[in-house]
Amino acid sequence: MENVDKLEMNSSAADRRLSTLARHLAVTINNEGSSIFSSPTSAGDSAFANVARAPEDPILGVTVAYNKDPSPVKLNLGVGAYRTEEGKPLVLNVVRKAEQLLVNDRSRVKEYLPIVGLADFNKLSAKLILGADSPAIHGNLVTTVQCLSGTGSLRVGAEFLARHYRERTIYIPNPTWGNHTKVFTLAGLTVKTYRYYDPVTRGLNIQGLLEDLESAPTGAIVLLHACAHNPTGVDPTLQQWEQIRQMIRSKSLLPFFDSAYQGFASGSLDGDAQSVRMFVGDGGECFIAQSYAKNMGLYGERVGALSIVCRTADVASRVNSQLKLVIRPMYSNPPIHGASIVATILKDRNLYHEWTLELKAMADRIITMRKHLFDALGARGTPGDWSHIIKQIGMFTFTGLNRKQVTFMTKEYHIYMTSDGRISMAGLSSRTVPHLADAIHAAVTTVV
Ligand code: PGU
Repeated sequence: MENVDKLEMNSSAADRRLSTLARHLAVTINNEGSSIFSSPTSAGDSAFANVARAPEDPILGVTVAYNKDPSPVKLNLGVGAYRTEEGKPLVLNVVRKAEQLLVNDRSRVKEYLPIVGLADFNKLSAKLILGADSPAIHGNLVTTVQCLSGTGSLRVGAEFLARHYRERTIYIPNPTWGNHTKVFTLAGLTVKTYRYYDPVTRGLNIQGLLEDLESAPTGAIVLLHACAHNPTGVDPTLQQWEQIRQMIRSKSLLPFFDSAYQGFASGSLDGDAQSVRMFVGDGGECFIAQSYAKNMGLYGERVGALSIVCRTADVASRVNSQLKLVIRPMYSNPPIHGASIVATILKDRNLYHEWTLELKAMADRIITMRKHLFDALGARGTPGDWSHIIKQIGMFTFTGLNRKQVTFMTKEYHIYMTSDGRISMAGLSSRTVPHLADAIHAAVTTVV
């Protein structure tokens, strides 16, 4: 009998997922103005003749378009990926060193990792975000699993919530990283938004945010960017974080932190973890998805971690057992190389120190680019207040340029960015700032 009940429960979860998927696809297809039933023109007898062409991804598709452009002056400010002053991708020195150590160690093998990944990596990742002296870690209240970078960590967390949590609505900020809606919807959660950014002040709409959280159903999940909010570059102050924390705890909402930029906002790993630590410090439960893509430059290695902070050690260990059931049928177990690099760096005092210096240098270069761009627009007398360029935090500037102006800049100046006017400051260099400033000036003065 019990098994039958379980089966029924599972099949209704599967039904829910299928209908969510259908809804999602319907939206995508309608946006494209076509349908899966539209008849093919030249597909012959293919079993997939009715497959509609999907649009490019709004962020990663920018790189696809950039790669096709033959112009020598083209500039990719779409994807959030760090570039050097020479405009080249950067492999951190400390990463090269760690890789060398790994290669030289002949005792290392390529066996499968456990389902939850590399144990050292998991422990050190929790320590990195929660702090070495975190009582939650010492009390074994935290369970951490290695996942496929930030995206995979969000997805595993969402899948777990869809199966085991009573409230399936997640509130995400408006705006937010474009993939959040898809990750959470396809995991079976219902996505709603809370007010975050005020285009008039180009700052945080703290009033709207608090009101929206106050009217959320008790227990709802709330996605928070731990620091360096993407795409706006606007973070709450510590005082505002405290207000948010109080609201979340008083309504028994469940915080889910997305930490994709630890160290990139302030240049300090501890500084950028303060929001998360504030929530863990109050003894309440929370989820944290960590990515090492940006702060260690390990983008393509796909290294990340999901930590769930629970009330008791017993709950944490049961949650861990269920996370394994989520991961096993998805990708069985995570890759070994990137996590080994991270663990090598995090556990060695000297390498860790070297990493913090390289990370600070990346954060500082981005801050310098902000200043250069701001000055360059000032020098051109570009109409408008551009102080948000130096006020915003992290990898991106949310310029306020509209879709038409973005299209103009791409067409006339070969500058690639997302259509919401977000530019990756990490893709700029002293050499390319004048070109960007010229383009913005022309867009603002000729396109409305
Ligand atoms: N969360 C946020 C807030 C992000 O900005 C990103 C990456 C991720 C998670 C996922 O990063 P992982 O690579 O999975 O660790 N956003 C970048 C990178 C391109 C993309 O969209 O994946 C961006 O340009 O917005």
